[in-house]
Amino acid sequence: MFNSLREQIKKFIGRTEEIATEKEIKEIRILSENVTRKTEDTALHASDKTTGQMQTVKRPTEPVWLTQDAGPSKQDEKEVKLTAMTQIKGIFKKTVRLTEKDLDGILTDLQMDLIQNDVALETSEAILEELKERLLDKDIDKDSLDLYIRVSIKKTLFDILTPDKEVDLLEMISEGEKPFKIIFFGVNGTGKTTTIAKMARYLMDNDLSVVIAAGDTFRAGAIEQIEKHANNLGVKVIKHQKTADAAAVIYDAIEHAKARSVDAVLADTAGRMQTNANLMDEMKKIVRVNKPDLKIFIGDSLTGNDALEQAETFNNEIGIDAVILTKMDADAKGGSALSISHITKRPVIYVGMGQTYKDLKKFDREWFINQIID
Ligand SMILES: Nc1nc2c(ncn2[C@@H]2O[C@H](COP(=O)(O)OP(=O)(O)O)[C@@H](O)[C@H]2O)c(=O)[nH]1
Ligand SMILES: [Mg+2]
Repeated sequence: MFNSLREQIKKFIGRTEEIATEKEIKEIRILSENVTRKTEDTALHASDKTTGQMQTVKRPTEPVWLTQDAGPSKQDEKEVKLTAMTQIKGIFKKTVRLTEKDLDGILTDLQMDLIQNDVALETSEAILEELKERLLDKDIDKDSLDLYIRVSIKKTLFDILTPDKEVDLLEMISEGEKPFKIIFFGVNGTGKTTTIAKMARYLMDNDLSVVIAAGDTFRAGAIEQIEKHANNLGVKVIKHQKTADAAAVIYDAIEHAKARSVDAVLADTAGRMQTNANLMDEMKKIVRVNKPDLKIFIGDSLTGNDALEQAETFNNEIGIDAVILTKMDADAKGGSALSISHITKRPVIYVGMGQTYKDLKKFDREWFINQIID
């Protein structure tokens, strides 16, 4: 899953390590040149003192005690050795310090790769910013550089995915007043109806009772579609006829659930494009009339920046509390989870991983990050 994103991040880690190694080799070269130059200088200086003129000192071929006057004095030799030792110690430094200049090119490449994997520009900038803060101008232990980079990326992505407020659905339903009212929003075809069916099954598996409201009264066949799912699952559906007022259908479902002490109402809604003003007015009315405990935005993870734009519009218009991303099984690039979380600051709580009822997976940030970085 998320193969491309994983490959790009792997490439970034590899290149950062290469740069650290190149930097080390370069430092060694400069230092060894310095050491050679200084050794020669000191030797030259020493010979000056004995002969009074510029000449290169030849290495004594006879025993040292015979030619002592021709070479550098003991004191000078000590100085040479000391300088060399200090330099050599520098060469074997245990840490490496990466600067913005070192990583400039590969950070830009990483940003391009993130964008190509459905990460929004703004989110890619935030990732880069935080990554720079973690990686640059720090003394990093050379032996654990790979681990350090991995952990830095993981922490960065974790921060990007951290919402303003966590949502634990099962806990909220168990602790909230009955019925707990959930309304699902999103444009056509993103997977609202399918996700409601999956959610009904998931809640029932967790010993919670549910009622479904057939709130998509706009699309042909929508009521029949949700009824079919409900029949398969043995769940009650409250419906009116097509073109009926969706707010009223959901209201009836809530009344039904109240009368029977049902734990949760799952309300479907109509899609259309997020830019459709009628749709947004209808959604606002649904919210006003029914005061949901949770407004879940359903986004298709295959649609990249479109999903982000939809999430932002729904969030601005009606205020969403949580996100479910569908079709994660179908070669999603993964970037939309990062962008939607980062920009709306709402948590992704579940992901759709297929077309059967059991294919709803609780979204765990660590799981997601581990899919991207091994
Ligand atoms: N592969 C895959 N397909 C999905 C997933 N969720 C929904 N779908 C499919 O997406 C299509 C549209 O789903 P639907 O629930 O009707 O979307 P709605 O218009 O938002 O209600 C259907 O063919 C679903 O089977 C998912 O997680 N994975
Ligand atoms: Mg539908």
